[in-house]
Amino acid sequence: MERFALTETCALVVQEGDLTQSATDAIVNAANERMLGGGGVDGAIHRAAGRELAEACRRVAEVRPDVRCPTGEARITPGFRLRARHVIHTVGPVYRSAEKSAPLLRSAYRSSLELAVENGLASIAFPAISCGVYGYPLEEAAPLSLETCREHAGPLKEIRFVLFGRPTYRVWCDAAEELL
Ligand code: AR6
Repeated sequence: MERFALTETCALVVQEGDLTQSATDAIVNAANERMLGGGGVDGAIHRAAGRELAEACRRVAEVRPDVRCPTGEARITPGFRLRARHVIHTVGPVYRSAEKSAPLLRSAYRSSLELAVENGLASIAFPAISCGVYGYPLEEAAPLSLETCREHAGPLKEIRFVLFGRPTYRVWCDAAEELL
């Protein structure tokens, strides 16, 4: 685990591990637009939170058929059986190119942070959004995620990245050392 000063008032913690075990006020789910669960970190969060999470997600209003959370936006639900009191569901882009995908990935991080601040939360934990089945290159995603967190940390006290596997963890640590 490594700790950095992200802003004057907000700490950045980068750790290797399982996001579903995080005791932050919110954990962020790398969801899809339907918001009814899936594989990867989404599946792990739904399993750990219990059936009520899928029911809460189903109650989120559709903005068009089968879309509860458009790519780049975020929605909040309770965390049910998780240690985190809230789940912030966001949808990152399926990677196409740096030029096309970066604005959407930035927007996913920004929307999640804004929801945390609006709900008066102090701490939030992210996975590497879009870096699994959505194919976003780690070396592009890591600096983008950290820059966006630094810009939109607002009154948050702690932003955490809980990353699966040593390679992903190392890429985020290197990006943090470069940026901060
Ligand atoms: N804790 C932390 N990180 C995890 C965990 C975990 N428990 N499990 C996986 N990861 P992905 P995406 C990492 O594929 O690319 C789902 O089906 C994983 O190693 O979960 O945004 C959704 O329903 C990778 O580094 O999310 C969507 O359809 C990162 O989390 C789609 O996948 C993100 O991988 C979203 O794809």
